[in-house]
Amino acid sequence: MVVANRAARAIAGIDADTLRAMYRHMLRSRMLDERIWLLNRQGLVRFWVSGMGQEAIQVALGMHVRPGVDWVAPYYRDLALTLVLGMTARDQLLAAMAKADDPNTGGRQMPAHFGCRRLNIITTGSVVATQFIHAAGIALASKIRGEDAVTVVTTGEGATSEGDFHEALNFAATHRLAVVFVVEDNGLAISVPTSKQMPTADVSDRAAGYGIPGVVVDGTDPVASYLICGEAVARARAGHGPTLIDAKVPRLTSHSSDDDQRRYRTAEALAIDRAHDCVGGFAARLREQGVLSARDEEAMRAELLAEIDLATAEAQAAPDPEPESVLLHVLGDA
Ligand SMILES: Cc1ncc(C[n+]2csc(CCOP(=O)(O)OP(=O)(O)O)c2C)c(N)n1
Repeated sequence: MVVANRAARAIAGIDADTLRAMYRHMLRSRMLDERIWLLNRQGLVRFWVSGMGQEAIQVALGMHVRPGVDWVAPYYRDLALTLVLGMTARDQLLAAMAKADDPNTGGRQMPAHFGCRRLNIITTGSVVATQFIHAAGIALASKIRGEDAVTVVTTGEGATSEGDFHEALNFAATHRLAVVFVVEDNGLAISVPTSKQMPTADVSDRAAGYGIPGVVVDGTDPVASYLICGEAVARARAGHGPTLIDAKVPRLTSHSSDDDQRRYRTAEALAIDRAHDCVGGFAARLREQGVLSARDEEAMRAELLAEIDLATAEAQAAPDPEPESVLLHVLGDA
């Protein structure tokens, strides 16, 4: 990769190499997400739930996690987060195409239900909010074992209306567990706006009820998100307990590949979200600050495209699971 400006300034104490790495992670996720969407439209991926618009907070969070040491309970929009942790484009495409070598579950999970034993990414449940309980339990286990592992758990804001969220917050706060709760708040649960989910403006208002810090961050700003996530992870690791982060993000696509948001959102609302696209916004900011040149970006795009093209070809050529193995991991391994 060509890096034109080594002497570029840091932003908010984050050095230029880290800023470029953040942008590369965001762009990689966006380009892969777009590819998977196309494969869905070609009938090669049967379903997709996109993370487009939510990459900045996911990358910022992932960069503070020690892969394979800390624990991650993700939700279905966390393509960027799981890529930062070490899942590859090929891993993601094998899963999306339900191939036998899918590292999540060998082709048994829905697309976007991430999981990777090697990286301590626990498999994603389709039932929203169950991940909070898993996260609190894992963090309790880490505490009992005397380990300094931090557990991060992510969610949309809609899932915080479930009882599991409140139980997990209460338990983690009471036992000062090393959990970071990150809400990727895109303002919609499928078609239901936040105003119909909760009477408070921000999910982070809930934190006061459990005696833990609750913070709002612009989840499209990778710099602000990186600083906030860093504080929360450090706090958890130091034994000071959980933090609830409410990251405001847009939702750039329909809820999933199976609905059309133009049926339930106005053209103005869609335009506002598009104007808050973190990938384009961060590229412009890095260019202004002299951190990323046009040549850097071009080289980055070419390199990522080659990676994604190769991963697509490999995943397409990979074998499907054997039909006889259909009950494996369902009713036991016999
Ligand atoms: C317990 C449960 N209820 C309902 C659903 C159906 N469902 C799947 S995603 C979703 C919306 C969740 O919205 P939010 O938590 O805001 O996340 P977002 O999709 O907006 O990122 C719903 C209702 C489900 N999977 N599980």
